[in-house]
Amino acid sequence: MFPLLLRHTSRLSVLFLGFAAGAEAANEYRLDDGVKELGIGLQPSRQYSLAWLNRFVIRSGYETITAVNVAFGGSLLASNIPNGTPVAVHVWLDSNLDGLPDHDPVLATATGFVANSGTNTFNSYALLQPLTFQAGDIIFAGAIVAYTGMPQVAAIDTDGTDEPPTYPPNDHSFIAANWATPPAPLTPIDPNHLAWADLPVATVRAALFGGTSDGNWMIRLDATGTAGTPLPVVSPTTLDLGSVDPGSSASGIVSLFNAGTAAWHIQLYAPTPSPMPPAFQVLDGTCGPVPHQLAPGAGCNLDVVFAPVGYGSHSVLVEVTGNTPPGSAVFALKGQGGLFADGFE
Ligand SMILES: [Ca+2]
Ligand SMILES: [Ca+2]
Repeated sequence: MFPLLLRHTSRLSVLFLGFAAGAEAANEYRLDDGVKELGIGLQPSRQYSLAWLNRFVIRSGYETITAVNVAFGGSLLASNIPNGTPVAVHVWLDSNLDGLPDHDPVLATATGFVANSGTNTFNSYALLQPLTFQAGDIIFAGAIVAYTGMPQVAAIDTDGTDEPPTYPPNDHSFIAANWATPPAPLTPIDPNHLAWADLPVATVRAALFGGTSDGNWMIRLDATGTAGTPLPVVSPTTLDLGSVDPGSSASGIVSLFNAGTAAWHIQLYAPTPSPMPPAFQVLDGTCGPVPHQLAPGAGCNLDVVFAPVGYGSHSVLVEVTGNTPPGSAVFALKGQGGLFADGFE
């Protein structure tokens, strides 16, 4: 016999409206809106090993998972899983790509203790070793806890209306459980075979809401920004504009190209010596005015002009400053003031 699943409205949740986390940070994976609606437990009162987990899809640039964050229990007025209860968090890979965590392998685990039970506060459990996936990978992340009785354990967000942005439920949340009645021993859930549990792993929609509704667990992930880097290519790196009589000018092109994997943000063309010697001009060309950016694989051309006002050799070093290391995007311009000029330096 499967147990009935308790569902309790979290009456205090409204108190957290103004304080819950806002928009999803770039380095965070989440399905919830920051305010739980329900605390979920199992009945009747006996020993349980409960697993609850969310499905996430790895985004490009945030492939490394560093921590699993969980909020516990229902409201402060509810009977919640006690603070201090040992808890394990896991990250699974959907190795057979079916979107279901039935027999998928655990790739990382962390252990800790329940805290802030009954609130919307997330407790962070850092993985001992960060896990790096590939963009598009399907993973699961969640918690397993053993307990006795009928407390509210897992916190669920059932709507997307508490705060912007919305997080509509999308069948990304699952639950599984083992149970025992003392003195029979409780067999902890095998996280590598959630489908073998007494309550085999099932969607929240099926297990809690009879197929008619849905919700998302208050389970999030921290990721590191492993976004790519820009790789500037400047061509040519030295442009000799030749011998030009004072009063005349010569022009050329310096190409900027981003061969990297993240946008190249270009701030300034910084000359040395500074300010730009009057014999030289760097014009926007096809690059447009600064600041501007070049997407990976994109390029543009600067127009450069040499118009000497006097005899002799002229040169300037121009650094393209932005989100690249100093010295990585530099070009030199040089030219010769005409030999027969009668101008002045
Ligand atoms: Ca909510
Ligand atoms: Ca699977």
